[in-house]
Amino acid sequence: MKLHHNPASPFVRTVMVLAHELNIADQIEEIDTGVFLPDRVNEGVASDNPLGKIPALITDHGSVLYDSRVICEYLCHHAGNKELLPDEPVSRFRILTLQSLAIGLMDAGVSRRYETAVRPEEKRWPEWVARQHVRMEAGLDDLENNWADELASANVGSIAAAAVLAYFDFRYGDIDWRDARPRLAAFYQDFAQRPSMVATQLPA
Ligand SMILES: N[C@@H](CCC(=O)N[C@@H](CS)C(=O)NCC(=O)O)C(=O)O
Repeated sequence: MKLHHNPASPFVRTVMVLAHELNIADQIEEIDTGVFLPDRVNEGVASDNPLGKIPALITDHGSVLYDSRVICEYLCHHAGNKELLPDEPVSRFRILTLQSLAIGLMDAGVSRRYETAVRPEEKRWPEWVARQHVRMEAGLDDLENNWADELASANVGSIAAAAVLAYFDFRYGDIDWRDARPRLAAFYQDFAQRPSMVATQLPA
């Protein structure tokens, strides 16, 4: 398998942490996007994903899969694993919703980063940035208050949650998300020690 990859992407990291948890990371060849910016087409990525976004996975059968949700489901299927994304419907849809919550936080954090770090200063929209901040805080509160059972084990939801918390530390060191969120802080402290997280560190 081949994966369009950039180490700073929390979506890519989710996929790679999952691959390590499934013991299939060595089956994935990473295709580095190189410099990857939201205001231009990366031809290498776009030749496989018309949306020009990462992650995109090319399977050994030559199919292209995106986005991160579909890739996670495929990797569990490929590895024959029914624990990280169980069939039992109550757990399954809770875990998938946790994954969507984490992906929504990634969307807010990544698009806010594009606005504040990439977009020319005179074109920035402070109210929009503030809206992303509100979304991030609300999502973090929800992770703190409503997901203890799902965060207690490794699954596609808790992996995505850990990936977005790591991304917030990486890009938003000034937001103290741990403050007043002791359960989430404890979850991340433990989860970050897992070999899958250690093997997929963000760039310094
Ligand atoms: N919904 C997608 C989002 C992926 C995404 O936004 N990836 C970012 C990188 S972190 C990207 O490709 N941005 C390029 C762009 O927006 O043009 C997923 O879950 O995989």
